[in-house]
Amino acid sequence: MMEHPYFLEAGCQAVDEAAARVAIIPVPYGETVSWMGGTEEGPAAILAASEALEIFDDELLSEPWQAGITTRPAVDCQGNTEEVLSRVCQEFALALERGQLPVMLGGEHSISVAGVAACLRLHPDLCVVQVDAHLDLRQEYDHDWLSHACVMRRIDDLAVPFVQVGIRSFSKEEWQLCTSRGWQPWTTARMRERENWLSEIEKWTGGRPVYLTFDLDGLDPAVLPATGTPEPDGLSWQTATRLIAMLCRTSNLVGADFVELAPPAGPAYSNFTAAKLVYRTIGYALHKV
Ligand SMILES: [Mn+2]
Repeated sequence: MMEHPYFLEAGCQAVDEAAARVAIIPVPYGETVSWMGGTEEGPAAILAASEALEIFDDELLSEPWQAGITTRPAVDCQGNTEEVLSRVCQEFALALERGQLPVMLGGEHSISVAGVAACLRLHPDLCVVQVDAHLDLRQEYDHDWLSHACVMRRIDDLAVPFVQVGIRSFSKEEWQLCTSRGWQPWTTARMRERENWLSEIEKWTGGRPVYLTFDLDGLDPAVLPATGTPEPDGLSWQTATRLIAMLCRTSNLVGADFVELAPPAGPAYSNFTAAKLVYRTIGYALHKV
């Protein structure tokens, strides 16, 4: 794969980095992944694939890049998870200081807690929308409390309310935790039962600032197969983009991440799908469609 350090073509980068509306933050971290590895290759694969995107968005009928996108150098992922999380937090803080929308490319899911923590400092009424096949609510996994399988538990430790969408794989203990806390995850089974799930989520977010954490295994493996833990019965492209469009229209998207792409685990069109989802999200956020 050719090294391509930018989201979209080099010519689509904001000339004045500090004045850009969106900061792309690549975080090639893949330490704790449980099954098939390779998430550390995710950010580079998304950036490389993004070069092939049409810069004219076929749904928005506009060119979102013109609002100003800057791609930051990849975050240094040497050292332990705490050190990586602290660097991610600093990157988010810089983007937020500049009034930018930080969009992180992972990397494994454990990095999201740092993005949420940074956004929470600026937006005390922040809520999190998680798209994922998994609840990620384990207290620890393989003796690691910062494992990607624990990321929503760590976000809960920050006392940030969250809603979980596209869920279809979890342990009995995770489910019991949801029951005892009164959480009602949007499993794909429940989404089928309740046709108005989208408006229920809209009501829940209630116009608050939203952080979107999008584990790409939330999508159906037919749409995006290259993840470490593919699960059948995932979200379609249309369902996922309708959800993001609704969030951007009715709330204030203040931070986002797209994580768990594992390029070695599947065909290269996964990378392109991930890149297109990132660009579409940026378009929704900038255009308030
Ligand atoms: Mn997952």
